[in-house]
Amino acid sequence: MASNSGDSRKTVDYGDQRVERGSGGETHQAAGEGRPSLTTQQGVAVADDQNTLRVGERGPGALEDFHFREKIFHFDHERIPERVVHARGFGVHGFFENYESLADITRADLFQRPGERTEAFVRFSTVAGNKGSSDLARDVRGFATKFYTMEGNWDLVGNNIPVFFIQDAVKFPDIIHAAKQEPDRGFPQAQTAHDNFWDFVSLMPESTHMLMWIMSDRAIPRSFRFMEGFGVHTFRLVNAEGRATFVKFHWKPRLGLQSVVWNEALKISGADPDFHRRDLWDAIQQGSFPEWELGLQLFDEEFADRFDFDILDPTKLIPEEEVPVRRVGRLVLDRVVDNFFAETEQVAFCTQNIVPGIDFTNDPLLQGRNFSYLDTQLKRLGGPNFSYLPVNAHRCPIAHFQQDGHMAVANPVTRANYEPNSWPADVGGPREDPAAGFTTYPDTEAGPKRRLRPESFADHYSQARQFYTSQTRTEQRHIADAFMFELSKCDRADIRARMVAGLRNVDAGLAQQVASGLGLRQLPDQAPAARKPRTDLAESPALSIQVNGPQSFAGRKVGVLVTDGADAKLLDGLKAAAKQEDVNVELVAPAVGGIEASDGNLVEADQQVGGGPSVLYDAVLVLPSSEGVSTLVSSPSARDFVTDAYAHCKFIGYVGDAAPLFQATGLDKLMDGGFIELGNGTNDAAGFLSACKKLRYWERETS
Ligand code: HDE
Repeated sequence: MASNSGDSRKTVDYGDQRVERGSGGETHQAAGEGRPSLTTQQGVAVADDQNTLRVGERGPGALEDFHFREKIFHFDHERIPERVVHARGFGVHGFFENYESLADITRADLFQRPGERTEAFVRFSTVAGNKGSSDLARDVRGFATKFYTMEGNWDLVGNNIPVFFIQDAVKFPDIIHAAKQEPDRGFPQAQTAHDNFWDFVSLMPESTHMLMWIMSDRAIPRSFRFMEGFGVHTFRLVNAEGRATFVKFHWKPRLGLQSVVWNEALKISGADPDFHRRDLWDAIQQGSFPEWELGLQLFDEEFADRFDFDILDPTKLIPEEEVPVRRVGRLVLDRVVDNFFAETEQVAFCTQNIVPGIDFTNDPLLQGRNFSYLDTQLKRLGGPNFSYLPVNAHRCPIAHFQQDGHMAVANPVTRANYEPNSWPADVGGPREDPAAGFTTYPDTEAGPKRRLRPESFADHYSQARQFYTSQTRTEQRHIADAFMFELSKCDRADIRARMVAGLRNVDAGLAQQVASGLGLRQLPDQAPAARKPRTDLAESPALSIQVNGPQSFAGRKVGVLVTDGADAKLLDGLKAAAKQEDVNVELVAPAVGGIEASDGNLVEADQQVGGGPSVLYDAVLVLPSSEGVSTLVSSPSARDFVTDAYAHCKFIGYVGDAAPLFQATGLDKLMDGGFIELGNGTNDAAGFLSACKKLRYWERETS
């Protein structure tokens, strides 16, 4: 393509970059020296990508400028509809590996052979926020896994919370409308702290159990790597003899569970709204591959009949103490995507993608989901051929007579496109396979066709209470604080009171605390319960994050506040000890260019103190020199660095020279067991990291 420029260009040298300047001073970079020519979609080389075709130097644009029109047309169509829910997500590749054969309970091909690996793709997400919202919203996290098995793709589309808000899929549009931005004003974004959400849920007592979970720290995970996953519904596994076993799916993170505190979440949202995706990206790029174990809770009809609740009710869980979680394999995430759009955006999970050996139950939420996902993918991806996009495509052979449609890329080259047919094998195409094919578990179903909620779903509060009583004191306080925060954002006092009335069915102390926090003059009457809540359910320690601490600081990150003159030996010791423990260290300094350490060496910083607040770290160290500390004292960001670390119960390592910073922030009078002095002969970096295994110094909150 000719340049039509008709002018001569001048070469300009930037040192490492040589460019050309056009007559208007615009920058041109030419192909050559290993760089390919820029082309149109048709493959025509483009001579000038800086100027549209115009008639006369200052004249009107020409319609025949096909390069410009093609480029803008494509740009205009870059977006596909974002997901109605779970719009903000992050996907990565990995594999699933069996520990053992599960042939006795399922014929699913991927579970047959110990040690065998199946390729997998996982997309983590938040639910309510739009695509550009913060990772740290208080919300459920999606944990959707696609297994590319040799008998078809299996999608386990789960969450990091084992129960759901509603019992019947017909209410899904309502709960989501209520949670998302209010329709007249288009805000608030990515938060449930507004009238519509609390109005709806306070009128829907079945949501109470899930409310306890989302007001808990489960809804503000520290990282995708430190959260559990759940299939939520009861599914079935079916073996080769046709015997079925009920199953609840679990993902257990190798690095243990960890969450942030709410005040920290609010600040992370400002400091790094991509905190979770960056964390996963960094971990995988560093070769520190996150892992989860797949856990199965297996039970039969007999257990289902005697269990306190209906196993088809998705607002109920089965305590691990009642049915232990059997760990059968591991999921390793070891590869980031090459292209975010192609993989994370275009991946299409469908709950109805199951394989022989796995089957549904009648959970009314699951039944509804099985319609919704295919429907939503058709809308999002624009046609019926999305299953051929590489991220969605099968890895096993496929053969069928489905054809044509938008973007048909895998077109049959054969005579027969129907069956039965009488064409010979080479052109006649595939046939049914009664032996290997998917067969539905032949459960016996009968009954009147009605819109009727089973009475066995009527207990709305007992497990909400069980969750609450299974939490530590600190965790219970966080739940109460979250209710206060969210309900305080409701303008309507009657909605606040209605929610407190519901909480009286969960725990009197919790209701009272929230009522006082909201300044309710009078405790509202207890909400009428469809079934009297039980108070005799045993505590389930498995439900607490803190009780199940990892006892390891591996995979975590420390932020080290330093200045010129910082103790070089201490820094080296810290880096070595951190490496040993698989802990990441970031240096935070007054300038990103770094500091001159005590040995005269220049050490580059990872963050400038204004952009590296302590909320980005699991623990902090304050290691200035006696001369350098004054820079920190006069820096608001450095002062916030330490006061926030204290407020968020983080371990704070320090040297004596940090004293002026603690004095300036009043922390000198608050020093407790979470402050650990280094370099005084008693403690070293390894000792500090060892203390950090507790993750937080929670005593600070309860003292
Ligand atoms: Fe979803 N859900 N959902 N959901 N869901 C979607 O599908 C839906 C539910 C979950 O990373 C949508 O592709 C209905 C429970 C995840 O791409 C949509 C009901 C659980 C993801 C949809 C539920 C989930 C979705 C929107 C009630 C946990 C993200 C875009 C009956 C077990 C998948 C899309 C990804 C996404 C419908 C309830 C998990 C609209 C109707 C319960 C992790 O089809």
